[in-house]
Amino acid sequence: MITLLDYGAGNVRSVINAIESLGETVKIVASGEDILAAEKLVFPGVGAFGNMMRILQEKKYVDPLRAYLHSNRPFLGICLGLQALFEHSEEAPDVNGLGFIAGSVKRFVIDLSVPHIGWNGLNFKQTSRIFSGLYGDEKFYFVHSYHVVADDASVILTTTDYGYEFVSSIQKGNIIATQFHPEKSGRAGLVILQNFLKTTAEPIRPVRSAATTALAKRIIACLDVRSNDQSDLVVTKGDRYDVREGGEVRNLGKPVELAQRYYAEGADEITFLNITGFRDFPLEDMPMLEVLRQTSKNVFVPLTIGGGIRDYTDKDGHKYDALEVAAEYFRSGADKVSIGSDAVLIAEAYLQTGRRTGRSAIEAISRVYGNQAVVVSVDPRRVYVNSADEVNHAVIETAIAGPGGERYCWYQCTIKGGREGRDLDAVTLARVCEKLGAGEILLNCIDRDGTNLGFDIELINAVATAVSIPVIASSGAGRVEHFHEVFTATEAESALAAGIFHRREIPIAEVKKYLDGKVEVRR
Ligand code: 1PR
Repeated sequence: MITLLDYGAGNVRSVINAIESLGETVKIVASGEDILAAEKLVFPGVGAFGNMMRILQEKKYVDPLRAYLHSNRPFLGICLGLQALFEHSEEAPDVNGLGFIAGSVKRFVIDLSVPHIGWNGLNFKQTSRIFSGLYGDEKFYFVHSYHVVADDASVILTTTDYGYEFVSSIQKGNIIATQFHPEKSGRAGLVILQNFLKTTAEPIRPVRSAATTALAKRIIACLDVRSNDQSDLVVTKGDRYDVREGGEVRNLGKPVELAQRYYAEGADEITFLNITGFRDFPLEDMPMLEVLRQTSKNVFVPLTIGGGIRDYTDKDGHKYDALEVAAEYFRSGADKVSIGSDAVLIAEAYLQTGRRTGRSAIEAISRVYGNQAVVVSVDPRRVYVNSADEVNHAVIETAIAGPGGERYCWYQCTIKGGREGRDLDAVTLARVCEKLGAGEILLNCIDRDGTNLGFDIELINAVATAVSIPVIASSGAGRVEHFHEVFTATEAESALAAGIFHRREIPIAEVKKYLDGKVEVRR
C-alpha cells in the first residue's frame, strides 16, 4: 500500500495511475495521522511553492511530514515534492519550506526558455536502487521554472544540464525526490517508480555516453475531438480548419485508442483539443473528461487538453469560472490546459486598460497550478498588406507574396475555431499572455492546417523571438524534413502534427529516426 499526499492542486491522478499500473494500491492522505502511519509515502507536487506550503500549513500536514521524513521511511517527492524538502524558495520568499534538506530553491537565470519543459537526461552522481534497470541515456520529463540548490553535495543523486548544471534528484537515506516526473516519463519513468515501490531493487550507478545532458525537441501528436452528426465523439481533422468533407465531419478514429497508439509509437506528448469547446461547455460535455480519465490510465507522457476553458453561466443561471473547468480537467488526468478563444479576449481587455485584473483564466489558473500548466493556443491567419506601417500590428516582410503581390503580412488572431477574426496579431497576443502567466504557446496556423505544405516558418520565428516561453510549432507537417526545418530554422521547442499521424502517412518513429543525429530527440 502506497500513501499519497494530495494537497489539492495539480495532477495527482497521473501519479495514482502510474502506481496502480504497477500493481500497487494507493491510499490518499486525509489527515496528519495518515502521514504518520504511512509505510511508503509519495508526495507529488505541481503548482506554486507558496500556495503548496500554505495548504500544507492549513491542513496541519507540516509537522507530520517532518516527523515522517525524520523517521527515514521510504519517501518519494516529485517536482514541488522535491522543492518542499528545502528551507525556502525564491518563488515565495515569505514562506518556509519543510527544511529537511539544507539549501534553497532558485529560479533559472539563463538565456533559454523558462519554464524548462520537456525531456532531458540525468548525470548520475551516486548509486541508488531507483536506477536499477536503467541504461543511462534515458530521458525524463521535466516541467519547472525553479530548481533546488543543496548546501550539502552528498545528497545530490543526479544533475541535469539546462543552461547550467542543476540538481535534478536527491537522496538522503530512504528519502528520495526528483525534479522530473517519473509518472510522465514513459517506460523509463515507470522503471524508477517500480524501483521505489520494490525496496529490494539493486542499487546501481548507470553510465552515460555523453558528458552533458540535452533537452530533446518534442514531437507532439494532436487529436482534434468533437461529436459527429451521429453524436459519436471522434478524432477529426480539418483542412484549414474545415473538418467536414462531403457534408460529414471527418472521422479519423476514437480518441482514447489513438492516444494509446501514439504513446506506444513514441509521442513525447499528446494534446486533445475539444474543437467545439467555444459552444459546448466542458463540465456539461462529460465525454471529454472521460476521454482524459481513460487515456491517463495507460498513457504515461504529458497530456494537454484544450477547449472551452472560460467563465460560463449555464441555462439555470449557475456561474462557473475557468479555474473550475481547468480543475476538473486536471482531476481527470490533464497535465496542462490550453486556452484558445478566451486568451484572445483576455489579451484584448488587457491592452485596452493596461491593467491585470488577476481574475482572467490565464492569471487564475497559473496562480494555482503554475505557469507551466497554462498553454495558450493561437489560431492565426495571414493578412497581407503593402507596407509595414499600413496597420498597427506586428507586420513581417514575407518571402511568400500575397495574392496581389503584397510583400508584407501580419497574423490575425481568431476565436471560435477560426470563425471570427479579431483586431489583434499573434505576436502581441503571445507577448501579453506570457506577461499574464502563460507557460507555453501552441502556435497553429489556419493557412497551413491540414495542407501538408510544412510549418509557417515566418510565423513561428515572429512569435518565438518575441517571447521567452517555449513555442510549439503546429500546422502543416507533411514530411519528415518539415520537422527538421522547423527545429533548425526557428527556436520552436516542439512540433505538433495531426493529419500525417492519423492517416498513418508517417509514423512518429520515422520522424524521430530522421531527426536522430541532427536534432536532439528522445529515442
Ligand atoms: O477556443 O479555448 O474553446 O479552444 C478550442 C481549441 O480548438 C483551440 O485550441 C483551437 O485551436 C482548436 N480548434 C477549433 N476549431 C478547430 C478546427 O480545426 N476547426 N483545431 C480547431 C485546431 C489545429 C491544430 C491541428 C494542427 C495540426 N486544430 O490543433 O491539430 O493544425 O494539423 P496538421 O498536422 O494536420 O496540419 P477554445
